[in-house]
Amino acid sequence: MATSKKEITVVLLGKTGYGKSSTGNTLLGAYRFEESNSMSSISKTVVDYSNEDKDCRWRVYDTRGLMDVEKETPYEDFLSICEDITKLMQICKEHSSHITVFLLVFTFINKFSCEDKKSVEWIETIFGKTFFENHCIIVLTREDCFDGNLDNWLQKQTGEFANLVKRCKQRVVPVCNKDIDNNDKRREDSRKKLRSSIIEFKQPTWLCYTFDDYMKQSQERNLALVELELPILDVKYKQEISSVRETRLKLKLKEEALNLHTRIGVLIEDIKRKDNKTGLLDKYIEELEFEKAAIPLKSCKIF
Ligand SMILES: Nc1nc2c(ncn2[C@@H]2O[C@H](COP(=O)(O)OP(=O)(O)O)[C@@H](O)[C@H]2O)c(=O)[nH]1
Ligand SMILES: [Mg+2]
Repeated sequence: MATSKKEITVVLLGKTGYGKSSTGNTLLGAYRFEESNSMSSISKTVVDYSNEDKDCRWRVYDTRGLMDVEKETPYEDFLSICEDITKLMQICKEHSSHITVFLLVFTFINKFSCEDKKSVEWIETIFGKTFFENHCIIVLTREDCFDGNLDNWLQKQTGEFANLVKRCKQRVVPVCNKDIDNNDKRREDSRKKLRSSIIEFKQPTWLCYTFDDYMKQSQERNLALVELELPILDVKYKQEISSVRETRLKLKLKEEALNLHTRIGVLIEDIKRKDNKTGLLDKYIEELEFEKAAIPLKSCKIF
């Protein structure tokens, strides 16, 4: 009699070159995702493959590298990451799958950098405050380049990485994605270790990350987006406001006054849209409301 298998959905997150696609292949036990030496982030936004073992069906999502600086501003980078993750969450929703676990992929050979620190902060903003505690396992690739004891190595870690390990409740799995001995023995061992670590972590509750969890974070994401864009918006809106003020002080005709009134109204609507209910742009709206109220609509002459 066919028994229903446990569906396990895994998402790989990390910087390009850290070994996400290779880890995905190790986990699936098959070469599905393209592995690459090049630092250009080749993985498309989201790709997924699945595979079954005796008890589980494994679906693995590989994502485009986080923090692959491609855009001109942090705002554009963050926006593009948010768009990718939103796509991922929508695809998962269409498959009606909740995400069982996120694998945060780092490597033994790269030191935890400022960029990594920033990506960790952004991951929290994107997914939520208890994301690391409830949904993540750290994967350290290139175990073949590591010669030592993992517990000792972890104890020596300090700063942000140590903090991340703590937040992930010491869930760290070293993997070797390289076929060292030509029979994939180490890779197979890594696959078994990864699969059992995921099951062990999740088995008590199978608490998954859902589309609703993601939607509950919308306001935080919006806030971060507006904050990141604020330096540019500040310059832009200050210029607009001073131009509005100059125009107001020179008003002569009623028609000019009406036009300015409309212009300010449009500007306010535009800022409200950008503000996205965060309140961060309220001060510009207030200044413009003041300008609008100061237009002498009645006293301007009509030709
Ligand atoms: N030696 C070794 N190389 C690895 C390991 N994992 C990944 N790589 C190599 O690192 C490079 C980047 O891997 P890839 O999976 O494409 O990284 P991604 O950009 O994060 O998807 C490739 O050349 C892989 O073969 C590992 O555990 N050991
Ligand atoms: Mg890749």
